[in-house]
Amino acid sequence: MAHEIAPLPYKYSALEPHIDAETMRVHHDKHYQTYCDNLNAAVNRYPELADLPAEELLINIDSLPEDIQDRVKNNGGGFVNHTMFWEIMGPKCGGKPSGAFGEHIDRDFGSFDSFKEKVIYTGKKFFGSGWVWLVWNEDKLEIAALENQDSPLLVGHYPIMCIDLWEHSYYLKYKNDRAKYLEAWWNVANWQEIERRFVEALKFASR
Ligand code: MN3
Repeated sequence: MAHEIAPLPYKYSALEPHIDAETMRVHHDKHYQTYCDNLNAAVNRYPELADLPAEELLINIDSLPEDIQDRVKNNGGGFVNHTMFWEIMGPKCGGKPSGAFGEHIDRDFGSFDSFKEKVIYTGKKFFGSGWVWLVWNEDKLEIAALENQDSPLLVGHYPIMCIDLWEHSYYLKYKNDRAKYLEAWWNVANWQEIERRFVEALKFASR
């Protein structure tokens, strides 16, 4: 069974003015599709991998056939990361997280504002293409930037929130001003979905 891209859960224009429709169209229909196609091309030759979800391929990357490890890391990562990215954004979003997740943000970063500041700073100073992540590492929240399409799952950290730092995610609207994109991103943050991922992270860590 081949991996398939998830449809965008809102219109291309739904994240305007913070993320423009044309960026969403190209990002979802072209970039995301390509990662998916290349993942399928890599795993197709190994029928025993056919039924594994892409997340499982990343978690178990070291036990995959050596000749496809890099392609699964890059394209499986690109596939899983983007699927998550569409879901953690949405129209009429923004604001602040609440509940147990909001409390953990305060516990591990001092406050929501300092959390936000640290994500923006980490994304801004990261050189090249990659993602800035909020992950659950054993018993705490952590912010990290990872290069290319590297997934936190490769090292056993559960991804809760992410912002794409590749130029294709902001260049049409923001040109070289990554900081401006990182500031605007919070207006489309879907805290309901991010909080759901936090609950999943706790389950993942205790599995
Ligand atoms: Mn991207």
